[in-house]
Amino acid sequence: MSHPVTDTDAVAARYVDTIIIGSGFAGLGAAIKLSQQGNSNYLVLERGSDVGGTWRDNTYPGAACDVPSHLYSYSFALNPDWTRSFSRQPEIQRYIEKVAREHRVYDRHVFDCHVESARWNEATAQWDLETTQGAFTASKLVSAVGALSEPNLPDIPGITDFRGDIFHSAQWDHETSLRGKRVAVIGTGASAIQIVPAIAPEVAHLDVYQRTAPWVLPRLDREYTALERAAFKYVPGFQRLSRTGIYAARETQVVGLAKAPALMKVFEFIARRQIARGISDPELRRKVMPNFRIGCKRMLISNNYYPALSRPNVDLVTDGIAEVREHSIVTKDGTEREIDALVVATGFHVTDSPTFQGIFGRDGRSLAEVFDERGQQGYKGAAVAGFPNLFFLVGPNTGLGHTSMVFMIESQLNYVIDALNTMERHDLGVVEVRRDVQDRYNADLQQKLGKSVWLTGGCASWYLDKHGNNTTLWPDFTFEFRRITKQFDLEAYDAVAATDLAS
Ligand code: N01
Repeated sequence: MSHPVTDTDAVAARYVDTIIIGSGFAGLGAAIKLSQQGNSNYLVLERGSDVGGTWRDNTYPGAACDVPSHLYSYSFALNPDWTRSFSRQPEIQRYIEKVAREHRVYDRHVFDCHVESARWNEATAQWDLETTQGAFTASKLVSAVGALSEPNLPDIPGITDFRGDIFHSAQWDHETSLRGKRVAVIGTGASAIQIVPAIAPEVAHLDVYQRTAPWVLPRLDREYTALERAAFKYVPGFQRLSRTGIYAARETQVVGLAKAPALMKVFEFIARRQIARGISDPELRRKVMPNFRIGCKRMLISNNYYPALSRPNVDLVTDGIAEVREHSIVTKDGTEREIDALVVATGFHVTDSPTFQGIFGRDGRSLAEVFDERGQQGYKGAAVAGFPNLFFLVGPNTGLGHTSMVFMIESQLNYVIDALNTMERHDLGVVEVRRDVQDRYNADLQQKLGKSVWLTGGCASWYLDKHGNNTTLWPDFTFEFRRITKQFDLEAYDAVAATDLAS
């Protein structure tokens, strides 16, 4: 489907009040909120050629959401038409595009526009951006680049010498057929456990390289009946009620994850039963048994992963990878396995995202340098000291392992849009979060996180930064985050009036 073209006048001017980087659920939500209040003095710069972010990029076979559909949607754009309890990628992507069309924000987007750098200009109190489509300037910058957007390619000896087909799970090559080929998948995270059952029936042979066995719970996925779909559509309040029910059920997990990790043993019992039911070979059962407390890494859900591993054409390889050769993988025990194609499902750069290297704050230091020194710390996930007029969506400590990121994103939208409006209302030229406020906020967060399963569960995960702190997840109930982001708290910021800047 073709979308309305970008407002060329806005692009020609090269200046807007607010630039949003990225148009996934977060950036698109910001664009819609601004448009809804009649503000057209903004642009969204998006490196891809459509909205959708991670849902546009992750098109691998089997890609689907781990959060129920009716909760994994905007509260202002409920969708009675979801066909399944857990939506698949194409349906989510169609939903996001439909929301963008219906809210008429496509014409505020500049697609195929990769932001190479954003630099705070102290003299003009503006952000100067260099992009693949030239320079842009804005008074305020909203970073909505997503935490899972930069593929992490493993640094395995010899991997660049591989001569067969090779691609990352988030950059699936649909031109390449895997049918009848010998394939290897490296990784057993959320992406890999969806890919493995989807490709196993069509490949000649599949080697799954597991470094750490994940915990896998049942996936309660099914198609909605015609009656349910009619109820979602026509019975007033039914969809919201169902959404609230899913939300409440998911929130209870916070108690075990963050407050009393021992309670997570209940989930381990369910997961162990799933192993016993899905795998009959005792050796394979032993290999897939995790060695850490459930919840420490993201809990995975699947009904067909263990049956896929049990297929005669699939091997689970647990000896570490020593090297990749032109047509094979060699494990540390010296075994060489020949392959035609290699799928790298090794996750993303999260706490070390390359995008941090291109954002330069007040003293010319990049976000990467600041995060490297102090850890990935921010304030309410929306601001970082030293980076004036820069607001984050899905910033530090706003991720979740148990429920809908869309709920968190909407909380952040409340806060960031209110920040922009507050600046307008008070005629402020600059706001920057106070370092002492940010430090206190992070001390409190880390204290809460200290007893959580993410730190006590005995695993290494991408939730932790290089200082060993969990700087990705929100450690409390999500309604608590909704409460603290209800309004922009100007008192936590240093502010300069626009008139003082002019003089
Ligand atoms: O990535 P991951 P993912 N050699 O980082 C292994 C979201 N998501 O793309 O566990 C060998 O979780 C690594 O091993 P280990 C969701 O938030 C959501 O699967 O580190 N192996 C691990 O097994 C998820 O958490 C949905 O020991 C290497 C795997 O690769 C996030 O995306 C669906 C390695 C990476 O797992 C990321 O998931 C899919 C190496 N050098 C994804 N390096 C939803 O449904 C890494 N590994 C919403």
